[in-house]
Amino acid sequence: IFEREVRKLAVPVCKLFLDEQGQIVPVTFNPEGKPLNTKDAKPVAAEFRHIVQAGGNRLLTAKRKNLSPTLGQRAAVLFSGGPAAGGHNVVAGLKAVLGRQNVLLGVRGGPKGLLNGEFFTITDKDVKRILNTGGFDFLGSDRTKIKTTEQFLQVKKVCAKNKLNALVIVGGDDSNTNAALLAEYLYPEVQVIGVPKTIDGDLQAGKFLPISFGFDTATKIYAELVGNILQDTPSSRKYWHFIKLMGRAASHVALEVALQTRPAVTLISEEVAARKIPLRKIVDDLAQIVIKRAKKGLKHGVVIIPEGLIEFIPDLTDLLKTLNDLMARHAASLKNLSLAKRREFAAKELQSEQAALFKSLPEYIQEMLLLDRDSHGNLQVSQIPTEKLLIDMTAARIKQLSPDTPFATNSHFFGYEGRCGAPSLFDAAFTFNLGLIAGSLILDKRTGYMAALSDLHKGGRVLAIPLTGLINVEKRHGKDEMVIEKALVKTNSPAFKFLAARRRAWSAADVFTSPGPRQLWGPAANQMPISVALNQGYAS
Ligand code: FBP
Repeated sequence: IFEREVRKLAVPVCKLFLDEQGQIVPVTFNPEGKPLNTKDAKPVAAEFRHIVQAGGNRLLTAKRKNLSPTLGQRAAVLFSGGPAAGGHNVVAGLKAVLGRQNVLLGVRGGPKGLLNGEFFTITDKDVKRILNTGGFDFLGSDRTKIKTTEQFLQVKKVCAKNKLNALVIVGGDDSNTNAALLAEYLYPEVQVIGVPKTIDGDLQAGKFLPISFGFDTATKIYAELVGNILQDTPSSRKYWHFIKLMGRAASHVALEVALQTRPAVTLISEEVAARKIPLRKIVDDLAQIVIKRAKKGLKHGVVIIPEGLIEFIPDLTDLLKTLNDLMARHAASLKNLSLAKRREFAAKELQSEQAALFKSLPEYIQEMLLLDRDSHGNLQVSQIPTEKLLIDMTAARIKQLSPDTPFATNSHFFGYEGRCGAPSLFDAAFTFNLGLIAGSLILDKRTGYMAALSDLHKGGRVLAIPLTGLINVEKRHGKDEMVIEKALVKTNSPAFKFLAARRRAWSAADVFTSPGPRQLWGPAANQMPISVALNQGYAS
């Protein structure tokens, strides 16, 4: 019943996309203001010469309805990276705005499918079936990075063979970096448009793009689960729950879930890095809170841990940098080694202090730090049991400080649970409109842009952000690479300050909230992420 009813749910559309009869029409765009740049404007302009010279580095705002759009376009859409709720509505929006006079192809299996030319025609019937449903299963996805000259050439050939004049890449920061590189390489024959997806919420552009899609649904799902656990703690009165939440490097997910549920402890990676809090101090603080609460009779609590914490703890950050370089340098010889052998290898290669730190970590953590990086060079933080590390170390510290304090624990990792649920109303509308924007950009002959919506509290302002305005130079795989800058939690942001001002009270007593399952109908259906509302100034 749920899926059937969800497909019928009306998706709100920005007024600009509706003609007088209420039918969907594309919009045209106008460039605004000065070019958008990061700190690396010069090398970026050199790398993306064609796009920048053609003026494709300025923000676009939607101006008016395009009542006589270009016909006969052949566009393809692919999903890249981890799934996020609402992807199917991007496809639906694209199909709606391109209409029957243009062709929309789906790429099966992400960037890899693109390289293999795995296309199929998307029909109106398909769209009816997938509208408002979760997952990326309609097309499938993968994490292949298109990086070699041969791969770029292969994409060009595939596009020519299939007579494509546009490609839409639905992805996170790395995938949109790939979109920018493809836009430059395929210029002017094939337009490339990015759509900002990721539950991590780390693909943002200030007031032009408050959040990526999938974040709202994922955080609502995690907040329900965390709320249920919080409700369990004073009921059973005996457990501490250490909960790691997905979100890769940034702590946006952890912060949002904390704002929705108010647990006893919330760790924010960016704060740990900014205040240079060493592992020892994090553990000591946790032990002190457990002991203090136990003295008040509260032998329970919840600790929220962002997935990427380990990369931000200052003593571990340097170690990880060294390990990343080591793994890049010895990639060939490490490739076929078991994790245990890699551990022995790293222990020998590391220098004095780092070797000591490495050996002080439990073996299960040492091995996880030596897992293969993904094709974009990222450490697979979702595989590292940071929650278990903190439990073990906190237990040891409590034993030293107050051996009689009870500390029964449970560890959890909520990640994959949140990526494929049916989109919240926020994500359903956000994604359908992003699809309409991406399709309009194609018909307006733009390339190298990412579809965006701002002013979400007022129904959305239609924008397009030049991808070159988001790219900077970062070290990956041990060398400099052009990548989209990840948006991390800012410790001076309203959302972080909101948490910081209340967390002492939240740890001193049980003042949690349990928000329950996400709602698609009724008064709670329109609630947007609290962190977004605070940071954008929609709420205080
Ligand atoms: P994207 O950046 O591709 O959207 O990835 C989101 C994510 O869910 C991260 O939070 C997580 O670290 C990662 O994917 C897990 O990757 P995988 O699906 O390959 O296990």
